[in-house]
Amino acid sequence: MDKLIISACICGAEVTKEQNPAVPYTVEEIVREAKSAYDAGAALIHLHVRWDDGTPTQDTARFQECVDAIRKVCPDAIIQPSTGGAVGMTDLERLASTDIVPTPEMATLDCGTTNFGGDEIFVNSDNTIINFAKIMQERGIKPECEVFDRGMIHTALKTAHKKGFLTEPIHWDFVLGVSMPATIRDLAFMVDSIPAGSTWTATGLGKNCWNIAAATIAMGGHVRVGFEDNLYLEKGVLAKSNGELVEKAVKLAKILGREIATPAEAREILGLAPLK
Ligand code: KMH
Ligand code: ZN
Repeated sequence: MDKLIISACICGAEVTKEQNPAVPYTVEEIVREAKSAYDAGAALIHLHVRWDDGTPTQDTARFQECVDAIRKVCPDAIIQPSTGGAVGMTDLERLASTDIVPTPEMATLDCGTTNFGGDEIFVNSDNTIINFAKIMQERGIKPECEVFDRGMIHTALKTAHKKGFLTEPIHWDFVLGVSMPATIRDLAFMVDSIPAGSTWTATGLGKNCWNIAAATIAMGGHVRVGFEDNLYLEKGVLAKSNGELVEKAVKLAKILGREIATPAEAREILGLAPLK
């Protein structure tokens, strides 16, 4: 089994300080959270950014400022900007996170449309998926295919992959608990549905974080934890930092006999070029 890549989704676009005061908004807070996750063993930082008042933004300059500052304290971490942004943003707005310098090694590629609660709909048409994949391919950015239900695997394969803009080996991230239930049966169905040779990460939202993490570690996948998906260390106990969530994932891996991948090992597993 490969070593375990831990991704930390430190910020997200939806969670707020009202829910957990440690949710980062300012550049300093985002750097603090990235460092806590990296120091605890995260090789990859999945990044959303906010304005100081907490409003999510895909503004290139804000991403640049955050990435440059994170780089100073997490020199070799894989930093993966979100191209999902927040519900309601335009495609152009969402892609602005990838315009930073140097070009990011990875970015997310959302593979379908999902209900995001209430009247919120996260829209990713076939043409959006094709266009994002094409742009990422042109720029040498490896996509992480964000998949919220089984149909999105099929969508990614029949659109961007079929057109040659998404090439194998594909890296997938199964986000369970939004539209697809976060059960181990559902996780197994997803893993069984991706092309041979793919790599995959999984995350369970909220209270489903830890059972999905444990199953994923045992199944040979990679794990994502962080405030974007879950604010709690255990029932009723808010995590004080993203680092605490990563520490718990490291403990689970130890119990289950999986070694943790360094950023260099994560690059090798994901097929990324080594850092120069
Ligand atoms: N905030 C969600 C609407 C991604 O990062 O690519 C989209 C999201 C997925 O978080
Ligand atoms: Zn995200």
